Amino acid sequence: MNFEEESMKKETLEVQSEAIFRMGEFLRSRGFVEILPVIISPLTDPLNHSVYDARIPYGGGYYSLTKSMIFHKQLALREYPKIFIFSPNVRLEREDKKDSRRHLIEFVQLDLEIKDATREDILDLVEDLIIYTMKKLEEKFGDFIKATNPKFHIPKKPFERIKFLEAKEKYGNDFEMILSRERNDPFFLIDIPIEEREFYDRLSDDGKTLIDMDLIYPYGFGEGMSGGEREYEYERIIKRMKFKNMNLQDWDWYLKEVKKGLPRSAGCGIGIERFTRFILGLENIKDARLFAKLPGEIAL
Ligand code: ASN
Repeated sequence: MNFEEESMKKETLEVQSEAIFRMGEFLRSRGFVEILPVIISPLTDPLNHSVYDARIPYGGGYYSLTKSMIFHKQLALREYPKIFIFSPNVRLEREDKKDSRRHLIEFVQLDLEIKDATREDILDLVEDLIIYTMKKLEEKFGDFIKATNPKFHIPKKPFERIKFLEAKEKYGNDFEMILSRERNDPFFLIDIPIEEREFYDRLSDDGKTLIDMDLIYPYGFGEGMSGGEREYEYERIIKRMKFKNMNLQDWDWYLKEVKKGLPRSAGCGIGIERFTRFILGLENIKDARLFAKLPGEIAL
């Protein structure tokens, strides 16, 4: 490693550390509490794409490594109405993601959830959170950030909202990347079709699309956050699981809790390494954290 690379990494870490600090500060100022991450549980996000299994046999049963804390967020809202976690996630991605430059098999997302919130509440909050954090980063590290990433600028509210199906019709299957490359500011992709997502985001009255969203970064950096309103009623959840051909017996842990009653909520998760990559215009996600692990590799 030459000196330039090394000093670059040091500054990257300073920017990332400040981003984490400011995100937490912002959420606390909005009445959130930070809860501790769950790393192992019999219950984790099924995801909408297939990854290698990360289960550990223990005590006559199994623990899974957390893929996302979605269900624990819903349960935590029984105790407190606004929560966030800097949540380490492990997703053992398959080799097809190896060269994406956007995937790590271990990453951290700022995961948040609000009781009784709507999707619009979350979109509004995420705009404020991103703008606040970017302003603080510019104040402290503006010269470095702009030298590294000449395109850096603070976006304005409201971010553009683009409907998934309209974008797909206009630009074809690769619409997300095409739009990401074309745009100069982050935008939301909303109303994602039911087949494209997990069972837990809330189905809208049209029965085809969900009340959910992704945040897409410009300049080709792609998706950096996803979330939505949630299903919380037992019958609707069973219907959605059946739609996904899920084996309900495997979901005992969750369904028992759903029966006791889940709060209505909305929330999202913002990838910390992807945010760092976007802020600094980094070529590869592996430069956006220490001890980066790419799909299909073993690394420290
Ligand atoms: N954190 C995301 C959410 O809140 C879920 C995920 O990471 N798959 O919707």
